Amino acid sequence: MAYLFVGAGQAGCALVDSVFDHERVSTLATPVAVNSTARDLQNLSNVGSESWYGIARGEGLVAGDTAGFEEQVQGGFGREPREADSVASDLVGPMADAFGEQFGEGTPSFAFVFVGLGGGTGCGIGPHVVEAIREFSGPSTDVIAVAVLPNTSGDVTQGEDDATVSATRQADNAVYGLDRLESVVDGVVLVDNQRLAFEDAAEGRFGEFNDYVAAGVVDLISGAVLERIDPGGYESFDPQTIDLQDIVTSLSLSDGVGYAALGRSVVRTRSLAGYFLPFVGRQAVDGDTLADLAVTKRSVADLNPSLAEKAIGQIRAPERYVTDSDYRIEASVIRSRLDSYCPEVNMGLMLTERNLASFTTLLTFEREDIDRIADLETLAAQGRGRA
Ligand SMILES: Nc1nc2c(ncn2[C@@H]2O[C@H](COP(=O)(O)OP(=O)(O)OP(=O)(O)O)[C@@H](O)[C@H]2O)c(=O)[nH]1
Ligand SMILES: [Mg+2]
Repeated sequence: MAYLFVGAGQAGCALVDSVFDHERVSTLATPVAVNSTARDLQNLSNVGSESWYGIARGEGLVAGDTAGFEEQVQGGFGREPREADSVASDLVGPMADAFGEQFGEGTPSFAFVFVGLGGGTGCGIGPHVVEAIREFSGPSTDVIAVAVLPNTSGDVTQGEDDATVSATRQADNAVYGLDRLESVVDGVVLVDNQRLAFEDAAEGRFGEFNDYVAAGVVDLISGAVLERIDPGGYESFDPQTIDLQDIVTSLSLSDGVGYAALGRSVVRTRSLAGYFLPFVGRQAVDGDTLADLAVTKRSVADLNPSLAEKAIGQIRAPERYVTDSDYRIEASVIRSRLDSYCPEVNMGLMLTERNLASFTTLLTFEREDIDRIADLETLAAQGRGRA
């Protein structure tokens, strides 16, 4: 195992669950899900109870296979990140032990921490999860946060209990969470729920967005490993791999932590007929279209790509699209798109055995250049003024 993936809170755990929906990820990474509500953990499909931890006031850290887990871990922190923070700050040691036990031998070279900002649990405990990872694995482990920005385009109906959460309240929580997170991680990838149309932001629609983000993360971390491909076995293919160290470098800016938007595009490299009749219906892939789609689908709203400081991109395609001049994806076209945004670009090109060509990119910004964060800060200040 090389990596540790920890989700905190409902959104964070749901994202880890989507990542582990890609079966082969479990050969590379260990999942952990931490939440204050047992019921939300029970909704996970790919992360079993042996990987759960509950946090509740008065109960400490409760392992998911403890008898009475459901009774001990309920109620959550009801969108009170300061409450979650105060409980979790006493649990860093136990979390460090738990992560070590989950990880098994050795320590991870890289860890991802997934959190939703806007609620209580993810915002409050996320930074302590990072501290616990560092306590268990030491200073050489790089930690990347994947953080969900709340949709604040209106008061959001949350179903169940108190119907609506005000946008200002969510913004206030998000800024609180982000400020503390950025002081402990090496980079932040932002997932902005405002990218979902307002009517789509009902909780049922998060699944698709989570799957999109998860597919991008999996593409970025997998290199050749997840496809079980031996690049040396292909004539005339010289893989340009990007690895997690490259990703961390791309997320680190000279004056601090960078904030990245994730974008991913996929095209099918074979028409439907080709699935039934081999050698029929192969389709050329246009590099410009792939680049354009990925940047258009970036995970943060109201962003100007030209303000990016750094970019990383990973192309994955079947062998023919990498080596055959009739089909070859114009990697240089894709690269020049990223070059047009920023001075520092790192590109990888990898094979896949699937009939899909994909391009995944991270565009990294200074915090000040992300308008959505500024908007959240303004909204949070408005909320405090009114209180
Ligand atoms: N993208 C995405 N966002 C989600 C998901 N679930 C919740 N959210 C959003 O993430 C933010 C944080 O919400 P939760 O994750 O439910 O909060 P929590 O961390 O469990 O905190 P509590 O308030 O203690 O329940 C809110 O803006 C939610 O609307 C999800 O599966 N995917
Ligand atoms: Mg919750």
